[in-house]
Amino acid sequence: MKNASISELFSEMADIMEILGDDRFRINSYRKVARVIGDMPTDIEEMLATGKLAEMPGVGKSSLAKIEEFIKTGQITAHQELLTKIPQKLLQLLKIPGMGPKGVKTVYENLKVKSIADLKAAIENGKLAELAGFGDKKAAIIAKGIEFLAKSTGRIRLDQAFNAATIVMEFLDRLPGVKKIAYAGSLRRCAETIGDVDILVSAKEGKKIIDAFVRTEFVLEIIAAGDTKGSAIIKTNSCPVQVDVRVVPDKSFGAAWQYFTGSKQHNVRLREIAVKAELKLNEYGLFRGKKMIAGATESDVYKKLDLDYVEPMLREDRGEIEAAQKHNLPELVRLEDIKGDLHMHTMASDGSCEIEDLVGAAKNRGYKYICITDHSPFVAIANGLSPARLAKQIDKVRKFNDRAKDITVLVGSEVDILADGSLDYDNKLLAQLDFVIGSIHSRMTGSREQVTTRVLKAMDNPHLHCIGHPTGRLIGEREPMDIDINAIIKHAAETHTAIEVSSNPYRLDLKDVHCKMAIEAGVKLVINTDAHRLHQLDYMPFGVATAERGWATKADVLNTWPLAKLKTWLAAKRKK
Ligand code: DGT
Ligand code: CA
Ligand code: CA
Ligand code: ZN
Repeated sequence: MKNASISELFSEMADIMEILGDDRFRINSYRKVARVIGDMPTDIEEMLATGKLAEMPGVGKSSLAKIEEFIKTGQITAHQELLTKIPQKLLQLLKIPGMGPKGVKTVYENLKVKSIADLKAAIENGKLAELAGFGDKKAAIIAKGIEFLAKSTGRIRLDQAFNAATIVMEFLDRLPGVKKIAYAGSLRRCAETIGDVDILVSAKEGKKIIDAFVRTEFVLEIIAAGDTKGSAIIKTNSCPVQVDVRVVPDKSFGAAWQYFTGSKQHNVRLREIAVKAELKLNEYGLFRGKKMIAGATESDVYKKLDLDYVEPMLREDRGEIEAAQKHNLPELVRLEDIKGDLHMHTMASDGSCEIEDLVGAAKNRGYKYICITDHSPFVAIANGLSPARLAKQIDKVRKFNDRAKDITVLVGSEVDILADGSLDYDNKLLAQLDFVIGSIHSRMTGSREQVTTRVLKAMDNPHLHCIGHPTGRLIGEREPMDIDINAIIKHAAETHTAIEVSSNPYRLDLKDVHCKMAIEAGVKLVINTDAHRLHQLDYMPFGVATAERGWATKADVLNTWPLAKLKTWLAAKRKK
């Protein structure tokens, strides 16, 4: 789908026009088109072909022409022209947390700032703080933002890495002579960010495969191309990604897959075990002297080292080797165990779908239940539901559920935890909901004590079942809140409150190591997508993987349970 790329181009055009001081009305119309396309669940090419795109609100003739141009040529002339009107590196300023188009316009016009380096200098010599609308405080926030950006460059999100892997694997799959293909490295372990994508192929002639790979049209830059290994930067619809492709003989595939899946720390431990047993382990196999005793499959390798098979999500040297020796590795939760998704938004607040769209999509995914959880009034920009609108929503979902077949549609809320720790609806209204998630969307920069106390207090409310995206981080964009996770976990156990694992690849919140801590404290997890658009229901595997990396079993995850058991657990909090 080209929806995301086109949406991004329109919002970039709006940004540039704003920096240039263009007409407000025009800027807003570009932003609207960006939003409409970004929210559209259907492929834009199909929408264009069927004439439905022209009927979308805000999409006029000139926007249509630009979209058609992009689909045909891969670019928009108007966009290219706008780019020539500003310094090349100016748009990078927009990536700094705390800098919007208005701020960029101000520093560009008044301080001649043309790049992040220029802005850094303006912070250091005090010029930025002197500028109207900035001041010391804002300058300090931007300085921190630049630091954050510098730290986060280079690593990409899981969804971006999976897209890149898919592009390359689909290409390799069509090459003659290729026997097996698999992804390895941090991507296979589903780490929260990925440095580069590692792909493994088994074939007789490595050179032919590597040559074909580095010569494809999606390659932007070749880093290395040898007989068995090729490394290149490839083009994807979100960002350039480094992909390493390695070719090994089929009889070594398991050993190589094990080796290149890592992590390095896990592999170091395995090699030590091999050495102690007077064996040698490398990417070609496990050897006793010159004799290969394992290598075709990963499980052979583990077995011959007297270890139970270790799932990739656990291979971080966080106790999995000892557990594999003692035969007490956890039986991890799996995607197939998920019986429902308990966090999603509709058009009533800031989602882009109707209840029926979500129900249909949930059924396609084999779910037995879902819960509709729109925002509460505090988040005005998300069009949070007033008490009266929530009452109507409850009614609507109940009626919907009466007609629904093969699935139960629950109604809940993602209610804001206000600054004093109270919830954004009164208890009488909350009591009518099946499932209540409490989230923080404001004052996230409060002190550790403030933020922690706020969440602890919310958990004391008998109607609050679950804490949503507990740290509020956005990977690569926003640091987590300064919050005492230990205290949150402890109090969750005391108050019979679950903690959410948000599957959104920007969030993965609770994160893996904290999931493990929560489980050890007896806290239940709920793995949700927080979908605002239909396709975001597909984020679920990222959340499941995060919980797996936290050693979660089915029993630890509420939304793997049958509905009756889930309802009993939820009711228990209100009885307390
Ligand atoms: P990344 O790319 O930074 O997200 O992390 P990984 O884990 O994908 O690391 P990468 O791409 O450098 O290497 C892929 C795997 O190959 C790594 O997880 C383990 C294996 N590997 C790479 N270098 C070494 C090494 O020097 N020693 C050992 N034992 N394994 C290595
Ligand atoms: Ca890697
Ligand atoms: Ca690599
Ligand atoms: Zn939400």
